[in-house]
Order: sequence, then structure tokens, then C-alpha cells
Amino acid sequence: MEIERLHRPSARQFDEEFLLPGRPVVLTGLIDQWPSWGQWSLDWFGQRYGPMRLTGNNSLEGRREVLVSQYLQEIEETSLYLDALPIEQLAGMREAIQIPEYCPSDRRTEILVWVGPRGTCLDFHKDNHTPLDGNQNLLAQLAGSKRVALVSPEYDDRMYPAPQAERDYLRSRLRLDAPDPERFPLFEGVPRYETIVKPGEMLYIPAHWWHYVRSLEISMTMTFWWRSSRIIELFTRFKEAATSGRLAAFLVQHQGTLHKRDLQELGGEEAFQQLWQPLAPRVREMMHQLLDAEMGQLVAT
Ligand SMILES: O=C(O)CCC(=O)C(=O)O
Repeated sequence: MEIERLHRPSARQFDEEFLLPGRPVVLTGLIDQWPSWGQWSLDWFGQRYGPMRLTGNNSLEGRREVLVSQYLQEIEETSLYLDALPIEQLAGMREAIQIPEYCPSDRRTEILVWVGPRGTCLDFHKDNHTPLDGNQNLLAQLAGSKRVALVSPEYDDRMYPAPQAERDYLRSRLRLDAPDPERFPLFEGVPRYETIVKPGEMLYIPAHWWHYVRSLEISMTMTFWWRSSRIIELFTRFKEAATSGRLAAFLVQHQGTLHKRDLQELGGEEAFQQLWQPLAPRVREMMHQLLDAEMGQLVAT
């Protein structure tokens, strides 16, 4: 199935028609409005970041550091991928872009840059920290094209997930380009969306969706990720505030701000209980302050 393309929907239309129902879409007419559009080439990247050393990844040899100027000179021969570079590592990059208005202001947006040769491939995986904690993803294609295939989480039990290592994302054992129906018979007939994302286009990958991404040319991509659940975002920030000694101020600022309507993006009340039950009683007591009265009734401290 081909993914629908839509020209600059409003934030409201994006939320109602794509984000809430979890439906992929390719958005056009957005990145090419950036004032920096037109500069995005490997030459530009090299002029700015050539003297830096960055860490790349190669599925055969693992991670290693490279001098960017040398890497770009040899990019046609390499299979090393400068993958998931936090934008903060690249001075001035944040100023050259505009965060899409679809990224909600009550969540942190993680921006990652991906530069690599033709043929980089991340086979089916999910951008999840844990089964409940998924990321929404807007994948902005800045140079070169990428082939993407997506599978809905409805088919999780036919996607052969590998055991998920801590701090890693969830990978499938399937190889889309090397089908093996004997080992993976349930994958036969799983419906998938496919598209080629071209420079200037932005693909919305809904949280919890499996995605496969292969570069068809030398490519530069930027991804915008945000936690699909506001409840998990706030719980995560609670832990960070506790670790850095800012908990009292954090609790004052966010007291009573989690509402029943926030349950939907988490997957409902049962999912909330799965988060809540394992918490230590002392933590629950403090986190209870984040819940409004209606939410507070759902859980005992
Ligand atoms: O662009 C890529 O190569 C991979 C991007 C991706 O898989 C992701 O953002 O999760």
C-alpha cells in the first residue's frame, strides 16, 4: 500500500487525521519552506563540520570515529553510517532548521541527524524505550531518497521481535530484502505501507509502528522524535528532577497536570496501571501529586 501524501496540513488536521488514529503520511511543502532549504548538501555539511570527528556505525564492524572531511570524501566506498547524531553535537545546525509545528510543546523533541552512503539499511524496528514508551517520529529527508516500509503494531505477533536490550530499540529478526518464509511464516501476507521519501518530504511514522529504512542514494536525514505519552514524559522528567535535586520545584510546577484524557495516548487505564503498580510506595506518594483529582482516584498511593 502506498502512503498518502499531503501538502502542509494544519496542526489540528495532522493531530485529528494522523497522530490520534496512528496513521502514516508523507508531508510536503514544509521542509522546503525552511530559510536554509537549498543549502542541504554534503558539501555544505563538509564545509561546516569537516574538521570534526564523529562516530559512525557499520553493521559488520560496529562503531568507530571518523574525521568528517575524510568520511565525506570516501562516502561512495564506505558502508559506515553517521547515524542518529544528536543535533546538539553539530554547532549551528539547530539554527538552520525549523521544528515542525506538529511536535507538541509539552514534550521534548529529540532531533537526530543521519548522514550516510547509498545502501544504509535499518531493517524493521520500533523506536520504543519500553513496550509502553514509544516515540512519534517525523523523518525529514534533506538530501537523497530513502525507501521506507511500515507495519502497524496490530501485527506485532507476526513480526518476530528479537529480545530487546536495555537502552536499545526493539528490532525484528525479519529481513525484508531476504524473505525467509520457512523461518518467518507468519510474516507472509502482513500488510505493509511503502514509499520512497524524497528530498523536501517528511514522513510521519506513528509511535509503535515497525519501520524499515534503506537509502537509495547518498543521503542526509533529520528525525524529530517525541514521546507518544505525556504521562511517560512527565514520569521520566520526575526521575531526572529527583536525580538532580530539583524535585520540589518540579512537583510545584507540574502538580495536578495529568488528566484522564492523557490516558488515551498511553493505551488506556490498564496501561497506566502497568506503569504505576511497579513504583515504590514512596515514589508513588510523590508522583501522586502530578495527577489531578480524577486520575488520583484511579490509583492508591
Ligand atoms: O533514516 C534512517 O536510516 C533510519 C531512521 C530510523 O529508523 C528512525 O528514525 O527510527
